[in-house]
Amino acid sequence: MKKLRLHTRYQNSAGQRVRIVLNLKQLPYEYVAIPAVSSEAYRAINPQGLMPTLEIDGRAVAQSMAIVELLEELFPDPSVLPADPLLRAEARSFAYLISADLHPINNNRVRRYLDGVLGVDERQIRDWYRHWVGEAFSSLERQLAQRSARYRFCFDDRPGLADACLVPQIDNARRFDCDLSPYPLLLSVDAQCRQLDAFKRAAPAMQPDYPGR
Ligand SMILES: N[C@@H](CCC(=O)N[C@@H](CS)C(=O)NCC(=O)O)C(=O)O
Repeated sequence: MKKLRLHTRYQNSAGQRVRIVLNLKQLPYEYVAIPAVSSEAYRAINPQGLMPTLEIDGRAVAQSMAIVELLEELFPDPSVLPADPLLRAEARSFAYLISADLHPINNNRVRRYLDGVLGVDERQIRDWYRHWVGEAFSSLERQLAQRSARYRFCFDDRPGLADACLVPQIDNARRFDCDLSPYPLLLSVDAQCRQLDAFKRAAPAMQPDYPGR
């Protein structure tokens, strides 16, 4: 068995995706809590200085989606993608809308730049955040409404990549008090996922570095 070490932090939503996939695949891993992403020690592992990084037998891989693909290739069973190629593409399209389009413009470093460099006030930053969540979640909701069949999870009757990307993003949206009532299909998948051990164990409050644990 390969030795897996995940560098992450409790509130690292890209890392939460990877934690969910590791749990769905029942892969044991060491949780390495990152004290400071900007430290030289961490940048030696991940030159971009972002979380998460997976160390696998001592080799470091950055970017949550690259990590998930690697896990899928090394440990294909159980798969986190549907069997049908078109459904697989739909699941990836859903996951990439979150990971490539939504998450990068709303994450901490962007908000820090808006605040610290551009002097944007807190209310405007909240508006920015909610605007992009609304744009993305409306598209995701329509994507689920257009599925050829109604599944228990996003694109399958078992949880997978799309669900692993959705749930952390809903956690973030709740932290920012976004109105989620226009997205009943997203909320129904989220509720199904939250009943599962793989998702519960990946949640921010369950991580060893969660404050007060
Ligand atoms: N595209 C990257 C995004 C990674 C990312 O933005 N991580 C955030 C946390 S979710 C981070 O490390 N932020 C550090 C900071 O803001 O200082 C991935 O999917 O791994």
